[in-house]
Amino acid sequence: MTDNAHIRAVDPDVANLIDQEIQRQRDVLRLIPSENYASAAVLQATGSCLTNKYSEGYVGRRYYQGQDYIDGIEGLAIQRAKELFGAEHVNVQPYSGSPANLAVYLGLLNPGDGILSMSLPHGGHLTHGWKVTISGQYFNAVQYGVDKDSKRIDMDQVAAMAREHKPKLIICGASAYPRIIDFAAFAEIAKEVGAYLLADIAHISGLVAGGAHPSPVPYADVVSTTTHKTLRGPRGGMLMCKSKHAKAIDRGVFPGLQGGPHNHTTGALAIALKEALQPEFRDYAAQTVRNCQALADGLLTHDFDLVSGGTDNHLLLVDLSNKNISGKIAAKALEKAGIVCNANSVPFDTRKPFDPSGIRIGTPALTSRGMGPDEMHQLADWINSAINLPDDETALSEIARSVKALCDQFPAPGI
Ligand code: DSN
Repeated sequence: MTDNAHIRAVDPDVANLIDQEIQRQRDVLRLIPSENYASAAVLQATGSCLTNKYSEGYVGRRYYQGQDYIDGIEGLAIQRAKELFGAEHVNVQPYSGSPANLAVYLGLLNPGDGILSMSLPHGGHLTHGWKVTISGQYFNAVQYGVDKDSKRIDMDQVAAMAREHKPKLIICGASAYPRIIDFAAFAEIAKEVGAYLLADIAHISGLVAGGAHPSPVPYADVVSTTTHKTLRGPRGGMLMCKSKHAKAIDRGVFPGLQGGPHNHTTGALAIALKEALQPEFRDYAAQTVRNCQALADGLLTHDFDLVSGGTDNHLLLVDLSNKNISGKIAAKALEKAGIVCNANSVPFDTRKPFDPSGIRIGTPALTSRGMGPDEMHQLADWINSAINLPDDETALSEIARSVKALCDQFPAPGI
């Protein structure tokens, strides 16, 4: 899908920028754990005529005419998501993860209700009640974190806070947490205090779908996810819930929060879900975790401090305090070396979020390119060299050349 002929004819500026982005995605090692490579089929559907159609409502109950094929597409996406995750009810219309979570709050809560969720600086997500967001301003959020020593979610603290604050909603799920989340334990606490449980699996839904992380679907009232991270679909969101919450969740999405669904995204999601139902997707999910563990092993040999000591999933959080370099400076040096990650706060960080102490790195995109443990060990060596020589432009360019040579051996899917 590299033919931008139509775009080029109308707008060479945008065509050139897209071409350069394609080249970048081919030539660098993309380690941002929320990113991936969608397939050519998924990309093609996102650029299809489905973008032209309005479809407020749900399958068989639309407000505008002309829905025969859109109903077919949305129906397929729902049916495949149910099969893949074993969910009782699925809504594929959320525009992305943030609106998906907001629709849950709208569907299940009243303004001012209590939420108990994971603190952002400990690995949670903005939309789980962080003060600067609508979720933190319209609801009364209190937040749990990780244990100071193990850096794992402190389930005793979760239970104690749930008993003290009696929230109406408990949220589990994270965007920078490298360990398995114990959904059953969260469900037990939620049941004890009479709270709903929302599991936000935006980061790990591909691992859950592929059997590489336990599923929250049997335990949670509602499960939210984005569709473009480890799940490798188009940029979008999805909600799964118990049948008893179906009406509230559907109303929360439409008409509560959104207008017409993005049908081009729904079409692409149906395709991505079909891809995720294939046996190869289970291999990809397992390999993503194995690669992350191989990368962790490689970094540990270079004395990197990994938050919680390692990983069970697709990402690693590296505390660079012992390397005397900030997360931002490290991320910039790595980018010059063709290795793209993001600076990230680590739990109990003493630095500010814009230039925190850590970096967050993940293996979904590299795994989608077909890379394995050998490449992860090589990558750990390059990361170590770049972080030791952040000002040495010659050394960083030399690594970038080697990175490109490696990338050439593992063509980027879809582009
Ligand atoms: N921006 C996503 C991430 O990188 O984790 C979360 O919304």
